[in-house]
Formats: sequence, C-alpha cells, structure tokens
Amino acid sequence: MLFDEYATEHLADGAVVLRGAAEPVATDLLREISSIIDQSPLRTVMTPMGKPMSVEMTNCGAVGWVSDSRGYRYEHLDPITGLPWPPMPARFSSLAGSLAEDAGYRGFRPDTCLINRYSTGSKMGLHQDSDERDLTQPIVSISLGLPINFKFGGTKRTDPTISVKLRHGDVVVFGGAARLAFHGVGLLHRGTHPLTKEFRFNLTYRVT
Ligand code: MD6
Ligand code: FE
Repeated sequence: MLFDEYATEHLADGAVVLRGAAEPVATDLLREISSIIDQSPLRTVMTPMGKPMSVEMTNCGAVGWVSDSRGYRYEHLDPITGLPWPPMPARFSSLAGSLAEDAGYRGFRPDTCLINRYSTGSKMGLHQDSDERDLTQPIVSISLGLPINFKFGGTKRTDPTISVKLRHGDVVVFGGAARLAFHGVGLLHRGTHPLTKEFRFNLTYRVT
C-alpha cells in the first residue's frame, strides 16, 4: 500500500472502491492535469450518434480515446493538435500501478489515461468500457473535486445497478468479472471544491 490506511469497499466481484486513496496526491495530480490540458486541450466530443457529450475530455499516454461520427476508438495523435498526446507522467502510471495492486491486480501498466472534466449538469450514461483489446487488465479510476453518484450494474444493460457516492480522492478499480460491467455517473450538482472549484475530474487509466 502506497499511502496511509484507507477503507476498501467491495462493489462487485472484481470491483472495489478505495476510499480517499488518491487524496494525498490530489494536488500533484491536478498540477499534472493542468499541464496536460495546456498541451492537449479539453474538448467536447460528439458521440457516433452525433450528440455532444456533456463532459469535456482529453488524454495522456501513448494513445488517447476519441469519439466522433466514425465511432469510439483509440488514436495515437490528438485530432485537435495533430500531435501525439502528452506523455503519461511517470507519477501517474506508478500511482495507477500501486492502486491496482492494492485492489488485487498485479503488474498493471496503463498506456493511456482519459481525463474527463464534469461541470454543473454533466453526466455520463450507462456504458461498458469495451474499446480496449486487452480485457484481462483492470481499469483504475480516480475522482477529484466535487462528488457524484456512480452507478454500477452487471454485464447486461438491464441488470440492476447499485449507486455509490464518489468523492474527492476516491478510487474505483474494476476488472475480472466486473471488467465489462455497465456503469455510469449521475448529474454533477452545482458546488465548489477548494481544489477544483466548480468541477469534478475523473481519470481513467487503461491498458489498450
Ligand atoms: C466517471 N467513470 O467516474 C466515469 N469507466 O466519471 C467511468 O466511466 C469508468 O470510473 C471505467 C472504469 C471506471 C470508471
Ligand atoms: Fe467507463
């Protein structure tokens, strides 16, 4: 374990919440995020159905997740800058590796981190993270700033969901039997957080 004690909550077979596990490094993470955003700006992306997503996003790492009329996929170049995505800071990848290990997944080496920024009224509908080729690897997700309700279901869209509040510094790790679980995020309510102001950031580290 990298940091002080924190509570581990079981969400489902293969999925846990590490409560507050990223809180000690939140300021460092936010500094890195701001440098990434300077190089590859936050942008609104369109779903393949032609609707704008309510969260703004960018990426770092060898590849980045993109969405447009051609579908969801990973790309080596940022379509806005035409340049490679900013490299993943070493601190990001080692942090994700030790969080995954705390959750029982050894040897996690993410090659991408998707950075989502939620503002008042942003949400994310139920979805599966299925654009990665290597589904044996878990996903590590860090929440920073304002809280939201995270919904977590089964591998069928119609499976019942449970709801957990994710707060600043909370980490969700899911893999194994939960790797293709449907999940989503409720509306971000207006608020202000000492470190992120009116926003919530979510970092999802993956192996593509
Ligand atoms: C969010 N998270 O927390 C959205 N995906 O804003 C996700 O979509 C997510 O938390 C895969 C694994 C963990 C996650
Ligand atoms: Fe997801």
